[in-house]
Amino acid sequence: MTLDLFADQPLEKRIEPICEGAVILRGAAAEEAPELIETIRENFAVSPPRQMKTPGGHTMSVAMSCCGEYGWVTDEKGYRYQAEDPVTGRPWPSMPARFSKLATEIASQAGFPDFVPDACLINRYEPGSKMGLHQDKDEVDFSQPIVSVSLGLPQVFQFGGTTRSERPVKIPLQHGDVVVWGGASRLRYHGVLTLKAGNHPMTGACRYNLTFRRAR
Ligand code: MD3
Ligand code: FE
Repeated sequence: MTLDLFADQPLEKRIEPICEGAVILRGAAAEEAPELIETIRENFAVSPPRQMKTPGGHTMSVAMSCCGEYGWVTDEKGYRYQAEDPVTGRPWPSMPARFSKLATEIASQAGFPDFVPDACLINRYEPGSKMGLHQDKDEVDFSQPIVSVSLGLPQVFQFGGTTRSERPVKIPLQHGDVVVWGGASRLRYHGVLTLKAGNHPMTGACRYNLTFRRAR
């Protein structure tokens, strides 16, 4: 499958490797961004963004919601995926076809032809929000990649090693950028620096990040 926006570009111009297993497709979701953002807002009307508590008792600065068969939650009991939204007591909104189609197409371009996400985390960053260095390891199968889509204000991503002590590199993520994290990059520490104030024509004062995962 080919994205129309890049249909006439050679592959090497569309796909920049970051490190082993990770590739960035700059602007690959830019054309679809208005629909993606509208869909995020519809999702928020059903399962509102919320600042969850970590098992250590800290409140996260990022507000999160989910869609798909499973959603990621954290509370005093720990981190996990579950089929119900703890705020509504109902299943998470189902994953919109335009979301899963985008994730599957882009994973396939990055060399993961069989990626079918069953969970999508929707992060909303406001000025002052950040996410500290962490690993994503609540999923069962680390041979499955994670696909991330950045929308709205730019934010600096930090990409570390497989130990917390390795010094991370900084990569600015812009509106429309899509990154596929698989293979050797899948368990690397990562986070985002504090979002700086700004105004984006499509999202206003915030940044959204979608991460598509195979939880089970
Ligand atoms: C590298 N989100 O939701 S997206 C997360 O900008 C998360 O909201 C950040 O880290 C954000 O867990 C970063 C990029 C990303 C996502 C998952 C990864 C990079 C990753 C998993 C493994 C390695
Ligand atoms: Fe993460």
